[in-house]
Amino acid sequence: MKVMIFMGSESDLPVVEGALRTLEEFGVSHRLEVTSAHRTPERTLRLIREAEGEGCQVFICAAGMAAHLAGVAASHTARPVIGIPVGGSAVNGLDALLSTVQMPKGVPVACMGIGKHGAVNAALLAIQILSLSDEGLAAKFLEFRRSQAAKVERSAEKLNTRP
Ligand code: RP5
Repeated sequence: MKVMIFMGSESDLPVVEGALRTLEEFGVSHRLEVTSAHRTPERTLRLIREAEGEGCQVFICAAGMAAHLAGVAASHTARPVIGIPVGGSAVNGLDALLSTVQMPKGVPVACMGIGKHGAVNAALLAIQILSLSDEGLAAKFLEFRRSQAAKVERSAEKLNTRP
């Protein structure tokens, strides 16, 4: 299992699905768990240890509101931690964004954008990290980049050939 995904609540699943789908498309082994930095702190620590034992290379943590899940995970592991701030709060996820991005120096978290786009990017960043030591995955990632560029070219062509 290469990537462990934590979400602070089952209610975060609609956002996390983008990360799951992306990892599946790239064939990256992963595990998803619900665990909360403040509701289940011992469970969070136990799962981090388990994940490391299972060979996990990267952690992805999705949480909303005062989102300290990614920071807490980062405090317990030396492996890279990517945070997804989940929206939907009274301030539309700004609380989660700031909580995740504003880690004090010494314990970094790679913070993505709020919500579904952030979740897809979290998976892509995890794939880029894993690609450093996996040539096959690196090739798939480059192909993905090419296909994205080709899509833009096709859109441009369609626009320019409009009657
Ligand atoms: C955070 O609080 C979770 O990550 C979730 O985004 C938010 C609300 O949780 P629920 O009340 O929906 O369980 O810990």
